[in-house]
Amino acid sequence: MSNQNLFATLRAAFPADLDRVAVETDNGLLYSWRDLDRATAMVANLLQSLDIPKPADGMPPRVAVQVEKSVEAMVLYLATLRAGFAFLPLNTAYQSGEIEYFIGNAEPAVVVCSSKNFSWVSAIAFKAGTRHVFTLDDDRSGSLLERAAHCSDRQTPVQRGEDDLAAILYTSGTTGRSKGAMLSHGNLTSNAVMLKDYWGWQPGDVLIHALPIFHVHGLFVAIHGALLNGSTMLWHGKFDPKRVIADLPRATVFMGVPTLYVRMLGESALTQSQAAHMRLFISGSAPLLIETFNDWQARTGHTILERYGMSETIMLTSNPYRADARYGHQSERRGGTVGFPLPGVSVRVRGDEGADLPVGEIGGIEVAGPNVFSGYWRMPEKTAEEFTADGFFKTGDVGQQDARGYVTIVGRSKDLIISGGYNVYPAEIESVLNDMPGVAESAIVGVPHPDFGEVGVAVVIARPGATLDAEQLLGALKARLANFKIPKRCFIAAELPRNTMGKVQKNLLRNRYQGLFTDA
Ligand code: MCA
Ligand code: AMP
Repeated sequence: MSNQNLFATLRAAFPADLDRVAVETDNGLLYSWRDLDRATAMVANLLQSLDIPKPADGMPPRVAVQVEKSVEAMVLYLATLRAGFAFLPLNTAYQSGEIEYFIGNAEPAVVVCSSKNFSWVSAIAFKAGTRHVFTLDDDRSGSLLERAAHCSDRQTPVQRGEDDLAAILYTSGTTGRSKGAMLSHGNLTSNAVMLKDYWGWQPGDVLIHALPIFHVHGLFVAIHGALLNGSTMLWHGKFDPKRVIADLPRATVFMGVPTLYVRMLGESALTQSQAAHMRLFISGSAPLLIETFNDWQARTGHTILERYGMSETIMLTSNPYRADARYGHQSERRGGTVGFPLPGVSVRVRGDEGADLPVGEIGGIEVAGPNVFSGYWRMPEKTAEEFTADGFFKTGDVGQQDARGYVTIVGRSKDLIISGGYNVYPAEIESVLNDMPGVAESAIVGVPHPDFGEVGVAVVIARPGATLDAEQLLGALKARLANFKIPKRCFIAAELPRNTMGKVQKNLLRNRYQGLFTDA
């Protein structure tokens, strides 16, 4: 049987001439395809040489990684696949409490962290039973590479079936702790192979990679796309609008969350001629405002292609790249929509009673297909709750589909704020706030923001007799949670508005603070 290991598929797509440039970094380093092949073999060999007990649950060993963006971090991801282990990426903004939960829950055999965090991350990892903790920094230093330097640069990708676990991506929930979405080699491969065709990847394409590599967008969609096409990546360690614009004449494809497009539009260097060499701009992870879509078209002459994805499903809908008879759709990229269900992916809109809704009616978006994850790590009940009896995953997004097939997301049934492309769950922040001295209760709501699209605002009620200071509360939150989760403003109020059932009326709070950062 052929090897379904995603790495094997990506490796088979490397160009014949392995000396060509695969990655060029913004600090002037060049990596050839041969470099990627050898480096991933060495790190895979290191992983395989470790003394790791065979997990009792039959799952592959997990490699949990919280490191700054670097080509070596991508190599570690690819090497993990190559060795047949499962990759667990962690946002660099996560604080110790958050990391402790992920490591405790996933029980990784290997943890890789930045050297500056080694003392506290290793303490957490060793306590959780992890025996191997390595460091990796964004200047090609750290114990991982030191150890891998002694390993062979040849390795045969470990045999994997399409249902075998390749990665665990933690996503928060409206209640309870984060859930680890289990993605298989088959999920990732099918989505990547289909998108290569759907987005018309072609010889000579060059991708600007400016997203973080600990979430679906930067780690899977961008990297798999470029690797499967044998395309060079112009690698940006951190998003800087000026540097991306400067690279446009050498590139053809760019992927970003809406905030990246908003920030680039703020630069006078963004012009039609500067973008003339580009073939495709793709946006996703958060709603792209129609103003941004129109402004981009007016300024650059390019129509942004918006698509829709989730950690649990990778990509599920996309606007078209071009008219394609095979897919039976027209060529128009419609602003404000997320396009059509992708080939092989079934998307439907259902009402509260579980019945399919007629065209144009608003309901819950559900999805099935080879892209959909198998379930949440060690949470069978949560998994069962999120799937329908006939096997569709309930996205928690609310939308509609028009007669031509275009899907529009109009809201969310889940209490979620998407800020600059990162998900922020009010329940998590409220529970940390509510545990603070003097706090009786709190509510977090999302309001429009010109840069991040949406940001959180906190409304906090003091216990009788207690005096609260908004800035102190925000400072205390910052010590506990990733920085992007911290509300941008905090108000101390006398009470929270409630309906007759006693439920907090977040819509009233949202209306109250609607215009805090914009003219909305
Ligand atoms: C940074 N800050 C933020 C955010 N990012 N606040 C709210 N939301 C954010 N997203 C705050 C920090 O807390 C800090 O505040 C200050 O901004 C500066 O931090 P810094 O890290 O320097 O910010 P930045 O470099 O300007 O980052 C902004 C960014 C970044 C480039 C837009 O957030 C980003 O790369 N976002 C992309 C996220 C992404 O890749 N999402 C894909 C998820 P202070 O100074 O007060 O501490 S995948 C997904 O959603 C699905 C599956 C899909 O469909 O793709
Ligand atoms: P995550 O939990 O990080 O995987 O985020 C997935 C969520 O991001 C989805 O359920 C949507 O709510 C949102 N999302 C992704 N792409 C889009 C988009 N193009 N427009 C609106 N929301 C999006």
